[in-house]
Order: sequence, then structure tokens, then C-alpha cells
Amino acid sequence: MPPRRKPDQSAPAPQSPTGAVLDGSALAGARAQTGDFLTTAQGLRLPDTDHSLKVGTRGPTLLEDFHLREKITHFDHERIPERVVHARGAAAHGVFESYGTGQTVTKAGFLAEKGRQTPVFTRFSTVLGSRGSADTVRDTRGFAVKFYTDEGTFDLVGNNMPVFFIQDGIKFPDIIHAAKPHPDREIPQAQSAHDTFWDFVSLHTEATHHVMWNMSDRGIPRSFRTMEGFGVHTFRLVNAAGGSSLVKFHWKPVAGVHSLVWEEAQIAAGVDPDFHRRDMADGIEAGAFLEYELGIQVMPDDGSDSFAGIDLLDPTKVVPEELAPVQLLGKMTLDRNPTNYFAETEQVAFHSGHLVPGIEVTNDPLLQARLFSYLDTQLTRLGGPNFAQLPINRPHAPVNDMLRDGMHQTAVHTGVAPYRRNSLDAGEPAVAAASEGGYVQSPRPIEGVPVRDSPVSFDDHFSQATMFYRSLTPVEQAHIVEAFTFELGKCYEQVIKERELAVLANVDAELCAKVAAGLGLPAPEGVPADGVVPSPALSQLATAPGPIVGRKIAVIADAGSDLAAIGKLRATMAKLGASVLVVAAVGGVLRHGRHEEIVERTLLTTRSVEFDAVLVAGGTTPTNDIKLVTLLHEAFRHFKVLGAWAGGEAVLQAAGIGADGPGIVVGAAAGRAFTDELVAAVGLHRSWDRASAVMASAVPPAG
Ligand code: HDE
Repeated sequence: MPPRRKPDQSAPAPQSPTGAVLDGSALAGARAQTGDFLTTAQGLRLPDTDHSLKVGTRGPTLLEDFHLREKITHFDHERIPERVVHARGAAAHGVFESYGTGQTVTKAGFLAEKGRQTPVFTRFSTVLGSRGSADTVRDTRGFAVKFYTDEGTFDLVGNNMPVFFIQDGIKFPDIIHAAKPHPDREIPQAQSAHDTFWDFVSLHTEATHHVMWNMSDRGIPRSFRTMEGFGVHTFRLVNAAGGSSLVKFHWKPVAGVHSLVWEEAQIAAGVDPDFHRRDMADGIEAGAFLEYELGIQVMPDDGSDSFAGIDLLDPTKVVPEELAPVQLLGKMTLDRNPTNYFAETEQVAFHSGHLVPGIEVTNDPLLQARLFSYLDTQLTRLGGPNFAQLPINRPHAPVNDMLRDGMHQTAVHTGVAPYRRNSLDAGEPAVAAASEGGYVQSPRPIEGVPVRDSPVSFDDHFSQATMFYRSLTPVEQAHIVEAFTFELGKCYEQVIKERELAVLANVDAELCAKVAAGLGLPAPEGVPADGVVPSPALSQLATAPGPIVGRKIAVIADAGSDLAAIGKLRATMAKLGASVLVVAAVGGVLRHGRHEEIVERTLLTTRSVEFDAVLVAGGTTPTNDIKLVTLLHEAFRHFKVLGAWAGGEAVLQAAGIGADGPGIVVGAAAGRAFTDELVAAVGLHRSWDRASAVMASAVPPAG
């Protein structure tokens, strides 16, 4: 039944974007930047904002300077509390288009209807660091998507890893306290390589599976564009006929899943702390949009809350894709950068309890605690209960609630009876039955006695950690060994290293032995699970060339280089969404005949980490420039594609890299063969065939 209006309202009253009815004098948005003149917040025009009001030019300053006081007071309060976790983030707007394939499992219109487009806002984040910390630290990444559906806002507040450290939300403050900087000196920032983190995870062994993911390449993604996303928990989907299924959400990046290597991530953290957010913003600006397909694994909702022996309420477990394939529901394209970081990225408020009909929660005790936390945290962070009225949080569905007043209330509600049922406001909103889009939880029996305990199935802390490790390729496994050795090597307490080695002994004897060797400690005996079946889908190593959208290729050049070929190469790469940047010894414009190339980076302003491939375009490039040699060596060590033409081969030779070997492309740059080879090599992401040469010194032998 549509809401009735007051009889005396002849014309429909204006509505704010929140759906709240406004009176004639109120405006939908805040008055900001509306006139040509600089004003105070009260709209008073100002003649000067550079000088405070003083007695003479040499002071003192007068207390009556209301403009000075307003300006400074507002500035003093510009910062709001940063998120207690996931403080460091970057976001983009976009659209989700449904394939319509979800119709059989959910009645949620934005998934069920083929071709339906829903606006989205997606925020990626690290977990541990402060708002100003570096992007490329080893950490789990947040992957939070706000779908502004016409049935209400749905938030899928996920991570780039499918499992979590703990099984019960009551431990969340503990794991976060352990992982954050030590309380005495507030170090280290945005890192897990310290004693309290390893103290916690070695004592709370349910963390083992997530720790394996963090120590793997997933902990250092190449870009937001090349990250998978996961809803982590099991959700319940309900279709129009009332049939329910248990599902796990996945985001599959169209550009493939790719990571940095550890040294590269560390260098990038210093050279460009904004590495990931810059990459996303630049990519969107260049038209290389970020794309992800949303999929679900579907399991029967048969009352057991388990599937193939896996407890679906345990957030430390995955369901191998070989057992329940991911079925694709639609595609998200992120194609618009935010206009204002604070207004949008900082003030966006996600909540795992923002649900729409057809999507329900399960009894996962981690999810249950989150349902409380997200609303609660916004009260402090956004200063009160009206954060849904902030432009970025406003639902696109009509809103007609009975929530009133509170800090920062911007709606001007009418009427006298914000309660129902009432007899005074004829416009009282009607309640909606399920058939009218009302959110009605599907019936499920709940019984039992209150206990502080977990099911016996939650006691298996190692078998899936073993499965993860054994499902990876040798290169990926070597990275895990390197990561554990690095992180534990940074701990001061011997007892913590030994305890974590005892944990690893229960995951895989070889892994434990290699890490122990790197630490110079004996490898303890453990009991890894028997009969673990690997899940090849867990490996992210590219076996065939994938898209190169968003990749960056450096061309080292000077005025004597083959500038014509650079132009052609740029045009070819641009068609594939990749960019070519000219790097020279000094800035300016390179000119050769009628060809011109702008120098976008100099050897002083860039570092190898900015690029996925480095090419040398001949010319008179000096072969002994230490910055150039460092750039080439780093690119080689980080398994990146190297290449040369028109005499640039000599530069690679002089750097000791040589002009042939895995991932080294030489030839005529303007030619088809060269570009095809380059595209294929960059499409494989890194030249892992070089691994034996590069990693021999990095990974100690098992001993
Ligand atoms: Fe969060 N988490 N979380 N979390 N989480 C927050 O909410 C919390 C968990 C995740 O870009 C906070 O608005 C508890 C799992 C993301 O704004 C807070 C528990 C997963 C983001 C909070 C968890 C996540 C947050 C901090 C254990 C993956 C950033 C600020 C029960 C499925 C969203 C805020 C953004 C943010 C609580 C565990 C993902 C404090 C209590 C599991 C992506 O409410």
C-alpha cells in the first residue's frame, strides 16, 4: 500500500535524496561553492582571507576577527577519527550489470534481472596501517562494495582473502591489538612482522590458514585491478519461490590475479606509498577501467550448514572451487574516480547488515559479531546516527523511516507523529509485506542453551592450511617460505619463533624445515593432516598470457633513440589498456627529425617498481649510469619483462643482463613479432622461468 499523504498537502512535498520530506525552505544538499565570491560559512562575502585583523600591521590580533576564528576553528576539526581497522583505503564509483543468472537462487532484483544496472561504490583498503601508511605493505586487503539497489542498499564487505584469522567475533579486538603497532613505542606501522602478531597467531592456531594466505603472494597484490575478492562468510540466498541456498561470494578480476614480489613491495612502500591508489586513479582516468565478475559457489541449505565435510559456518575454511564451481552472476566496472576523498572515500559507511530481500546472513559467529560492529563504529567515526544522510551513504531507494533528530540531522521532517500506528499523520508510512518488497527473514528454527563454546568441527586448524600450501606452484611456495622467514626473522623473542615453527610443522614438514633453516633453528616434528587433496584453483600463477590492461611499460630513451617506434608502440599498447612511459636521464622533450617524445619520468623521479616491463630504445644511453643499471637490475630481479631494440641491447649486455633469456624481448619495436612477444610476456605477468637464477640466494635450502 503506498504511503498516504496529509489531506491538506495539495502538491507533493519535495524530497531530500534520503527520501525525507522537506519543507519549502530547506534544500536537498548543503550550500557549498554556490556563489562567485568567497564567503564565511554564513554566506558573508569576504574582502581578504590572507591577513588577520590586527591593531596596525604589527599586531596584536583582535579577538573580534570572526573570520579568523571561524577559519581556524573549522580547520582544527577537519579530521575525524580514522577507521580502527581498514583506515588506509581508496575507492571508485562504477556500475554492476547483472547477467540474470542469479534468478534461480535469489530474488534480489539487482542479481536476478538480466541486464539490470546498479550503481556501486567500491573501497579497497589495507587492514593494519594508519590512514597515511603505505599501500604495498604485506596485509589482507579490504574489498567493500556498496550496491545502491532500488530495493535498498546492499553492502558486500569482503576481503581479498577467503578466510579469516578467527572463528568468533569476540576475538576481533584481540587479533587487531596483536597486529597493530606495539602499544609502548607505536611501532611497527602497517606490518605483521613483529612479536605481538606472531605471539597471537602461534597461540591461536585457527589463524594458521589465513596466515598462509597473508604470507603468500596474495598479501602483496600488484594492484586493486588484479585482486580477487571474497565475501568470506557463508550467506543464505532466497529465491522468489522461497527456496534457499548457502553461498560464498567471489569477485574474479577480469585482468587476472597478480602480485608484487616482496622486495618490490618494500621499495614501492618508500618510493610511492600511494602505489595502489595512484594506479587505480590513473587507470580510470586513462579509460582503463577496473573490471570484476561477481560469482557464487552454491551449496544446499539442508540444515547441516556443511558441505563435503566442510563446516560452512567456520570462516577459516574455504570450499574448493573443484567441489563447488564459481557461477558468475554479473560484472562490476569501476569507471569513475571520486570527486572528493573525504566526502566519499572517508565518509562511506559499509555495514555487513545492509541487506536486501533475497540475501540473508547465516549463524557464522564472526559474521554475527560484525552485524553489531559496523553500525556502532560509525557513531564515533561519523559523529552520530545520521551518517546515512551523507551523500555517499544515501540509498538510491526511497527512504521513509521514523528515525528522528540526532547529531547532524539534515532532513527537515514534517508531521507530528513519528511512530506507528498513529491517527495524527495521515502520511504514516505503511509496512511492506514480503510480496511488496518487505525484508522477511526466511523461517529457520533456532534452539539451544547459551554456551561460550564452538563446535568440534572448528578444532581443525591445519588441514586447509596444508591444502593451500600444497596447491601452489614451487615459485609460490618459495615466496611463502621467504615471507615466513622474513617475518619471524623480525621477531625478537626466540620462543615465539619456535612456537610458530611448531605450528608450521603441522602444516607441512618441508615448509617448516625451510623456514627453520632460514632462521637458523631446528625444525620441530609435527603431524600434518593425512590425505589432503590439493585445489589447483588456489594457485594464481598465470599459465597462459592474460590481459595487459593497466600495465606500465618504461622505455629508456634519449634524443638519439628510435622515437618513431616508441610512438607506434604506445599506440599499440594503448589499444590494450597498457601505458608506455618515456624515461630519460633528464626531463624535457626528446626530438629526432620530425618525431617528438615527452619525457614522463627521469632516472631521478622514477624507480623500477613503477613498471611491469622496461625496454631500452637504443640511442646514446650511457651504459654506466648507476641509476639506470639499478633500474634494470631491479626489474630483472623482480622477474619483469626486459627488452631492447635499435642498439639498446648493448645497454642490457653492459648491465650484465644479456639480450636473451626468459622474459627478454629484442627485435624491431615497431614490428609485429616484437609487440606480440612483448604482449605475451607482460600477459604472463612475470618471467618465473628466471626464478632459479634470481631466487637461489633468497631461499635457503631445507636443512
Ligand atoms: Fe571488518 N570492520 N570486522 N571485517 N571490515 C570494519 O567498520 C569487524 C571482518 C572489512 O572500506 C570496521 O566502518 C569485526 C571480516 C572491510 O570502509 C569495523 C570483525 C571481513 C572493512 C569492523 C570484522 C571484514 C572493515 C572499521 C570480526 C571480511 C573496511 C571501520 C567479527 C569479510 C570497509 C568500519 C571500508 C571495517 C569490524 C571482521 C572486512 C570496526 C568486529 C571477516 C573490507 O566495524
